[in-house]
Amino acid sequence: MNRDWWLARWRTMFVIRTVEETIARMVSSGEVVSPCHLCIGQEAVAAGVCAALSDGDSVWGGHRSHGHYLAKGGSIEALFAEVLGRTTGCSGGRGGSMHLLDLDHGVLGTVPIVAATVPLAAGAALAYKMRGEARVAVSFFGDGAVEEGHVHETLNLAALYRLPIVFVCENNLYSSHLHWTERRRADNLSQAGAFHSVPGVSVDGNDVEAVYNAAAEAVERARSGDGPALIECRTFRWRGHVGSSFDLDVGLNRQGELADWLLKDPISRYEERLGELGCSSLAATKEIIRREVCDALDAARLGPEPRPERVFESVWTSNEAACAR
Ligand SMILES: Cc1ncc(C[n+]2csc(CCOP(=O)(O)OP(=O)(O)O)c2C)c(N)n1
Ligand SMILES: [Mg+2]
Repeated sequence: MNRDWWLARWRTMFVIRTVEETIARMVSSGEVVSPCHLCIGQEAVAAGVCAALSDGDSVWGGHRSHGHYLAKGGSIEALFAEVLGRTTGCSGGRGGSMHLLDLDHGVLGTVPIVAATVPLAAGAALAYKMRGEARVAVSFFGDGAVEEGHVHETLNLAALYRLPIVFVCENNLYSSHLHWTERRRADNLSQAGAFHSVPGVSVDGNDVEAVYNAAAEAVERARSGDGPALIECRTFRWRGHVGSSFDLDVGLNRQGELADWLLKDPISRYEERLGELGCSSLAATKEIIRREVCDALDAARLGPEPRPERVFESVWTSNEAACAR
């Protein structure tokens, strides 16, 4: 890994952090009303996995997917416009924070129904395989999603058909306000695929290099026809389940846990590494990124509000009366 590699990964994480801190302020002020689930503290997972992907590969996510969208190349302005409900948003302002799309960059769907996109990612992987394309689908999901039955059905099908898919479980220890110890007997999510013959590893999800290494190996395996793999990335979300607050009054001991995890900040731990590699100061780069994010927000705010008479466009219905309205 050379200096440019580190700088690019650090940059992706810093962009995600800066965009999400901006969204947090917009949620607090009431400017954003779309429910926003922030991934602040988890940035290394999206940055590390997406660094191992090619343009033609796809990513699929859930309710906490701003990081996946940005790391795969999604536009900052279109994300801001989406959370503001503008027609220039990445989903036309119809989806909000939890429904992000960027077909050009392979962000094929994020959906807030927990684990909903896991089988969809397998569907994409099946299509790649049937068409003989050397493409890979990545399914991002949380630790809570592993409790959904169709995740296990998908793991089995993916193994059976040797689909080119990588399952990335972002284990932030919580599902909403429930700590994993209130939901499971054992701390063993990396083994979730073993019964279905999907190999799994567990990595430090706050270490972008460790995430990248595991992802690169799994992507290579999938692309070369050896089938799926599962990566458990252990991490922690700094903010509450939804919105901008820190939710310190929920969970088993969130206050103590957060204090521990703040010390493992995936971004600042690499600033030291970058210093060793000769990036003497990141202050100027940080300022440029902050400016870019501010400019994107200014542009997004100028986007048009949706017109009420267009509400039924893009809505599928078999009810002709509804269409005629
Ligand atoms: C099928 C379904 N059940 C329950 C919910 C309510 N819900 C939304 S997010 C969430 C927690 C998901 O936890 P996890 O998968 O660990 O993701 P995280 O929020 O930690 O990123 C729940 C239960 C839902 N959206 N969909
Ligand atoms: Mg979770």
